[in-house]
Amino acid sequence: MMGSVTTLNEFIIDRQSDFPYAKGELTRLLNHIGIAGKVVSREVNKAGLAEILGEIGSNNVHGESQKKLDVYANQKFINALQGSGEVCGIASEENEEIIAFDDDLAKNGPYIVSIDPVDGSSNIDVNVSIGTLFSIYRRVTPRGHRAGDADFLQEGTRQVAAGYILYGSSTVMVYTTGRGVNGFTLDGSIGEYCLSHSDIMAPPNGIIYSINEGHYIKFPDGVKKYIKYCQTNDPQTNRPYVSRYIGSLVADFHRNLLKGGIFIYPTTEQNPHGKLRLLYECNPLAFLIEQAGGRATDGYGNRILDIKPSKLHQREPLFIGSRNMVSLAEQMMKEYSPIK
Ligand code: P6P
Repeated sequence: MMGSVTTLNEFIIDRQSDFPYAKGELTRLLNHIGIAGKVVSREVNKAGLAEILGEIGSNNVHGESQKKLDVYANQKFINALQGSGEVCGIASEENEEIIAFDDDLAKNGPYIVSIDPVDGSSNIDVNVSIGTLFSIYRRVTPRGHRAGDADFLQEGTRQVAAGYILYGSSTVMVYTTGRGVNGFTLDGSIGEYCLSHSDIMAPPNGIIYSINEGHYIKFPDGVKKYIKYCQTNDPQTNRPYVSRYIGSLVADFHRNLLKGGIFIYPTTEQNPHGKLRLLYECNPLAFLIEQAGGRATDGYGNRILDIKPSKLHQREPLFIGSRNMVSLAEQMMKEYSPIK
């Protein structure tokens, strides 16, 4: 440890023995993700100056206009993950198909990574926090060969690690390997992520609800009932609650993780299966929230981590946060909107 500070590298190595088949593989992989996050953080923090704002005039696989930072960050994480020698392939929000590496070192890698390099990128140009989301699995195809779709279409329960990097007032990396959730804040003066949030636990209750009420008219009745519950005046149960919605998933999630709260992105008219992608948005956050004592479901009684993906970019409704808040929202969905 550097004095009273524990760096990410020291922490991962200290905890390496927790991990059954670590042999340093996951250590190297998490460190490479952290390094790419430092590079992206540097660009985010000077986005207004570095000609990295704005759009590049093309759309991603989802028809969303790609920002310069989307493309920049995607390439940085792909390079870092391939360079780690531990990753045989990547599924990225920015790429329609998986990226299966061809070099022998990478083809022998035991892991695959699903990643959203810059989630919430529409917020870049107005200086609102954005984030990177990642999810790590052991591959199911034989080592020495190229990765295949099957490596990525695994249930969230099979994740070996997951996390996010939040580029906000500071840059924070939060991750889990299934033994709790820990957060590290980037200290630019020494270029190290330093342990700042040990063993994060989500409060079982909260007073924050996060949802885009612009879609209210088309929400399922169960969601409408829950919103009205949150807005009802009842000092006994500390309501009305507080509505907080940044429109940047990692930022909304991080606040609710630390303070308690619920984030809901249900089915809407534009997104009848929900907007958020299972592989690299719902699953990593669901792993984290469950490790922190919270819950993550699709609103219809299905635990997010149990959903078997059938498509790389499939979307799911997401109810995630403090366990008692998610349970009550689920109860209202069961009573008023029983099926998807
Ligand atoms: P809406 C950003 O585009 C994003 O993917 C998430 O970061 C965010 O939670 C959500 O979409 C916001 O969507 O429909 O409320 O603008």
